[in-house]
Amino acid sequence: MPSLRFPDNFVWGTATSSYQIEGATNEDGRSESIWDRFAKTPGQIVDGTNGDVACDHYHRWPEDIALMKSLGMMAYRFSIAWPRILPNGRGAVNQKGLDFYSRLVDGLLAAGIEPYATLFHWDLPQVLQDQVGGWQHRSTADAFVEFTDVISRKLGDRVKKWITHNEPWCTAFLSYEKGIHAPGMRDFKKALAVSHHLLLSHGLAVPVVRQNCPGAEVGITLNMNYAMPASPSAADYDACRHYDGYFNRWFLDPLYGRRYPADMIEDYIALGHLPPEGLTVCKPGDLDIIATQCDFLGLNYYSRAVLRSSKVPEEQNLPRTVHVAPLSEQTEMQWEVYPEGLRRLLLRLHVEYGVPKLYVTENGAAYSTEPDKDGRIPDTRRLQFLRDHFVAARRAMDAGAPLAGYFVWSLMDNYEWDRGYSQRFGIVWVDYETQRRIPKDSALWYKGVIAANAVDDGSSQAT
Ligand code: GBH
Repeated sequence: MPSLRFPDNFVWGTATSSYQIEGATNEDGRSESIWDRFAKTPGQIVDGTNGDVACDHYHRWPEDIALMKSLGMMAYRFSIAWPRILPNGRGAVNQKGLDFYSRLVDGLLAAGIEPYATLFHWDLPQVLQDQVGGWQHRSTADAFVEFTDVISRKLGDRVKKWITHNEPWCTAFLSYEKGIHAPGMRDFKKALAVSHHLLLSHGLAVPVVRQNCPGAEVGITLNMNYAMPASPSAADYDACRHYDGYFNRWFLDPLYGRRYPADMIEDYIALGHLPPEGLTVCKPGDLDIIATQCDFLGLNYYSRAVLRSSKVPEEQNLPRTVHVAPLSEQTEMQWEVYPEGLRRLLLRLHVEYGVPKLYVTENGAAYSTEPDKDGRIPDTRRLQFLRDHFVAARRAMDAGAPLAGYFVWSLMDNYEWDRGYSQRFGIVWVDYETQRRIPKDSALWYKGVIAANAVDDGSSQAT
């Protein structure tokens, strides 16, 4: 099969997050996070589970690093649990928390794996939620800067890649509009305030990281869905515009110096989500802070969205066009497999926003393939999913997208938030009874991709 090579310095790795893998939620001075509280609230998690044990990575990190090394990983994206570092949200520093991440980083470097640290992947100290309402309140941006300062001082001599936030859309809208993530609120107005405070905290944290970590690169990770109208009708196009504004542009535009999208401010005022004066939580000077120049943008890509207007009677929309019916394959999360969306988004970020450097900081799929009688895990569909997305990313690079690396979600099966342990995203199987890890076929295949720095394009024709 034809093989597509990647540039020599291309970075291949995997990603995880603290609450999803660490466990040890009550150890070494860690305080409660909003996810501990939410997961233990009856009815919030499909299987009633929580992250108290998860993958027990807090104790098994040496084994997990050895595993990454055996798979030839060049880099590892993990997140830092704020409640381990500042148990009171601000103020007193917990040395044992700092030491854990310090050991982890030393272990990674000794194994030749470059650490990519995410500062916030959703486990806010509960105390900040209780005291000020968490991200609803502007002061949480200052608390985040304090946390950033403490951890980046500790690790800054060794960690040279930093990501401020993971998926602010989720932290704002899944958590505050839809109520399916901690802290489980349903209030669009609050979600908008949260989104602004997240972006503000990002802009405030960037210079702090730069100051504490000589030579470091810093960026933010957004989750984007590729938005398409279900038909060429004006109504469906407008639904697509609105969704893209809500999901993608609301974050991208202010980060890249364009202010919040005017069409969305207008829509939100019309919908009653904002007062006639607009986004009043945005104070003079905030937009300049948010637009602080970053070194890279991280993209988490999983699927696309096909938008159908609900504002006009169905008959006023045109029939759905061919690309929505039939739907292509879905993963077990019911997310459509659509690699082309990754190519298009990477190109869009390059062409429309002039992003100087891109990483795919997450991409992966939920499939529950279990070990067979020989203990092998033939997760063929995950392997194909990854191959097709690697190819799509490579095609975007051919067209000029400055993609520097790719992190598969996830290194191992883990706690999938409101889905508990019912969804498995790992390229490594985790037996939650024994905590045994077994590389799936996709992991063994990925090892080969990394070794060759190339992926076969899945076609049988010569290029
Ligand atoms: C990421 O979230 C997270 O960073 C990671 O922690 C998580 O484990 C992983 O992906 C897998 O889920 O149907 O309206 O919700 C991705 C979350 C997935 C949220 C796609 C938006 C589609 C829109 N995103 N989802 S909606």
